[in-house]
Amino acid sequence: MDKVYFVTTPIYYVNAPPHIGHAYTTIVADVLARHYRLSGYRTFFLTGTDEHGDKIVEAATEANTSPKDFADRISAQFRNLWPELAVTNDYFIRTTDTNHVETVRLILQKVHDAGDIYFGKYEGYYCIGCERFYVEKELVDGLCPDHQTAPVYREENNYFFRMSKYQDWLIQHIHENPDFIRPERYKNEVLAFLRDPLEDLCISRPKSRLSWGITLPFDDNYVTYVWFDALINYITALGYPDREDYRVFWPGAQHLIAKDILKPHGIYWPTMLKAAGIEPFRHLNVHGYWVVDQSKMSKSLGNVIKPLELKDKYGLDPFRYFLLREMVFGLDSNFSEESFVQRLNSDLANDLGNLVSRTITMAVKYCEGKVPESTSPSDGDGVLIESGGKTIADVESCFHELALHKALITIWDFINVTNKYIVEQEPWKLAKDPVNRPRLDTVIYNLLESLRIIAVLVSPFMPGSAQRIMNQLGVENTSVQDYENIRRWGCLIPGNRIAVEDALFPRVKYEKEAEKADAKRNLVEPVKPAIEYGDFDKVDIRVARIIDAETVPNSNKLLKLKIDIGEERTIVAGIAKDYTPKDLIGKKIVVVANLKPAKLMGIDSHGMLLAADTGKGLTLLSFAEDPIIGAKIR
Ligand code: ME8
Repeated sequence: MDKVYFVTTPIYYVNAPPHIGHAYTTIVADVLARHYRLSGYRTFFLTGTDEHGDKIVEAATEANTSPKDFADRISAQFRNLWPELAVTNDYFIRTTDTNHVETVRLILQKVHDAGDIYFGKYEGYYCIGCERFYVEKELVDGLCPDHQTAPVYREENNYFFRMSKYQDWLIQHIHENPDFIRPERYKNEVLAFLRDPLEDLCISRPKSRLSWGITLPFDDNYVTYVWFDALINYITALGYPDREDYRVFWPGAQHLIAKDILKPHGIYWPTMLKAAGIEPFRHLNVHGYWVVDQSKMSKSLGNVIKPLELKDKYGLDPFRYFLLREMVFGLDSNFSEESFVQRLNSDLANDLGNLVSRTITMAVKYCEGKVPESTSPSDGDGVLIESGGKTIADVESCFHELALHKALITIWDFINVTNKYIVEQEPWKLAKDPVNRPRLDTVIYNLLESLRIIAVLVSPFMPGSAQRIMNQLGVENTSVQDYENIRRWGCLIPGNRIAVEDALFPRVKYEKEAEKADAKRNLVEPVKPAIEYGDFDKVDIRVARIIDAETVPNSNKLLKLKIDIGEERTIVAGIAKDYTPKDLIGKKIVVVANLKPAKLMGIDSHGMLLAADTGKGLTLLSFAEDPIIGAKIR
């Protein structure tokens, strides 16, 4: 059992596109999977999407489409994102998959047959955001503590899972397996929930109210509650009940979640498993929340951080590094682009990037671009070699404790020891006298060997950069079988060809500084003299939609646009160098609506479109949220 590792992320709701929180959990799972895979474990890494329930119906209705179409669309966004972030999941599950529907029905039937599902009446407060009922004392000022929205009061006949029956068993299981839920603060939170009598769990919804779900096997008029559906994904993916993967991997199950879904995973899931006669998972690993400027990410605050934007701007490995280094697993962390850039420049460009480029440059200069022989050890090497060995062991235990930020700190301590070794050994001085040749070779060998160990250790975190370091060291094969071995000191083979590559992590400038510089440049065109509010108020600026667009004969600058601004109008705009007519149709734009008509190239223009300079051309103003046509800009 020891050499088996099954890691899962939550399956994400398809009511909105992925953001940095989803990326974080999934990248953590990826780092763990890569590490254990390399360490020779049989590994299974599962992620996917959660597609049934009220929440999805609501989002689909808003988008004017069916739940299935909507789920297909958003699920694909998640599925396509993962390879872009170098995530190596073995399976992507959707709760609308047929095998999953069957497994849920199988478990429901099993628990029903065992007498742990009964029919009864429910009344209470329901939060659609959480997809669960709240008891009154859980509400804060009558609102859901998570969504700050008023739950709706619901009263209906439903099926219940006899969760209360398993309360004592669960308490005992947690006490007997103190790291069943970790870190400890979350174990304590679950035990605190369990201090009060556990209520039975309402696990159905009448189809008259919600049909987007899995039909109960014992009553066609009901679908199952999303959590009873969603949690079961973890065993569907392994082929419960009779596939080999289930038998092999389930005993090593490691769930990763954030604190928002602690109760379903810490209480519903183990009791459901118990009732179905299935062994509990091995560990529930709970992390904190990414917050932005100390507040929760939300669409309405417009502070949702999109993973691909950061990756495209700063590179994938820096993005992965930052997420893993910045968050202490278990605690909340504040996301700021400024601290991201600081880390990129200091930890990656300065510490690691410089070490790699200095070492490789010296190897090329002093050792003819080949890994030299190490024949002249000295006392000064001991600190470096011991530190390498200790780092490997410490990183290993950080993985077992899930302290990934600590693993990175440990690796960076070794990077600093290596940088110090360069300063102490002064290879440039040794190079001055041929008598020191053996010693110079040994120092360079040790430095290259340190780089190799660093590359191996960072490879689960930053696979692309690790490979680039290995390429420079002339190491071709960093494959699984070698991982145990290559974590020993002294594996680098003398004679390997060293190759210089471009900087691993170019320094970057924090965007805001760049924006400030741009703004200053624009101020060269002086701000016009102040006007009274009344003068400004005379300008009527509105949202419009472009219905049609065409070029203006004999003009390479102007386009003729037909717009809907609450009424139909024609305007002429000087954007032909920046947009083709086809790009524009359907776009929402900002227009000065009460400018006196003007004739441009013989066409009457009834308004003026607003655009801003990008430095390379013009860009139309856009909106964070979809505005109403004709809306006044205030
Ligand atoms: O809860 N910081 O799906 P979900 C860190 N479908 N992680 C965050 C985060 C943040 N600000 N926001 C989200 C569901 N996450 C259910 C799960 S599982 C059987 C069903 C991550 O789309 C984190 O992993 O709301 C959190 O637990 C999960 O996304 C919630 O995703």
